[in-house]
Amino acid sequence: MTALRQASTDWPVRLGAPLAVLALLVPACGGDFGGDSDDDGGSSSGDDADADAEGSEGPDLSAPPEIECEVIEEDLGEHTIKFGIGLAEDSPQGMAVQFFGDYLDECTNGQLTVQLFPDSQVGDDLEMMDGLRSGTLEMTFPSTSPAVAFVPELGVFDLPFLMPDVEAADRVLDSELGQQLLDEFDGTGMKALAWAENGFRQVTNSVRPIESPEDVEGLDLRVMENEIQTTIWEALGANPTTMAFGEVFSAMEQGVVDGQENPWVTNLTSNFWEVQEYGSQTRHVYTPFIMMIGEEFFDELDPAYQQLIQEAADATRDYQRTISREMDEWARGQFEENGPEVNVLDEDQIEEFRQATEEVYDQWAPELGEEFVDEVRTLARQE
Ligand code: TK8
Repeated sequence: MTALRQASTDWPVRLGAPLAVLALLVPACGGDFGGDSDDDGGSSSGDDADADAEGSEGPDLSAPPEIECEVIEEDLGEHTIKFGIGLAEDSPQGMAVQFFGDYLDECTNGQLTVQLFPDSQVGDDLEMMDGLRSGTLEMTFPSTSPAVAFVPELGVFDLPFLMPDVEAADRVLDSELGQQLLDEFDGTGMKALAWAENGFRQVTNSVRPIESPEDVEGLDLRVMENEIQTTIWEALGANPTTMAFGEVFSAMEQGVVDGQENPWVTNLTSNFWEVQEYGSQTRHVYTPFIMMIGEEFFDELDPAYQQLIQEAADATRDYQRTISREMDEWARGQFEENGPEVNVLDEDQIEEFRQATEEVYDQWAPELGEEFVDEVRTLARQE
């Protein structure tokens, strides 16, 4: 792991305002699976009639895989795993957690169950990670970007135009180096179980379609809590504001920011189309999700449970990536159908963005470790 070791240890990332917020783990807001909770919270407001337009025609999705396990009949203790996520129940992330819950339930005769808290109900990525560390929450599914607060090397995924396609992402994440990055969480109070997909990020805003870097100039954009993300948007002349995901919908609704950037499935399932007029396919960054469990909670489980949880996480990883990819284009179409104007940048337009953000590498590759960045890039591009 020499390359990783070279990475700077004094990462200048802002840790947001975590801790203690998990006190609001109100049982009433936990969605048990299958319940059609009247989604009234967080980023997914949807009171007007238009909200029903979304999801009227579902995408063609693969069914969850067969659950293959030796059922644990022995009484090894009952646990309800509270699993908090930032996205909606009907996002690939939400569907994946549902599958994960079914897996554990079925393979333990109901001794291990999962309770899903979607839509940042129990906090944002950083707060939920702190929940894992303090034991108020058992599992979460953050983006890599805020997780640089714990594993700085994850910042490599914030570099713009690093991944040409999802196959490149798989090559990096499923490599030995990818596993080593997960192992870097050991000792942080969180165990990283598996890589899943947030996806290629696209810009939405309420001012104009984004076709060239000039179109971004002067826009007030929300970005993730990560300094490389801020550098990208500054390089393009926007005014980036870091903000936790759960606040993005209302910030756009109230005009605090003009826009934000996230994969199509998020732009759709978090109802951003209600408060945005343009969606532009820029694919500027590929963000992975990490499936995480509290280290202390995990360590105290019976080894048979530990093994099962890892197996379930691996199966969930594969299923989540599959449906995330199956939903991506459909979500773009659905986003557009719900109102906003959508444009897809061509190769030349993307190239302009790539050139305009080259300085991000100049600034951050030395921080991350040049060799490490090259190693990831080589895997991504199979050079
Ligand atoms: C959800 C976040 C989100 C991410 C962001 O918890 O913050 O914009 O892309 O999806 O991880």
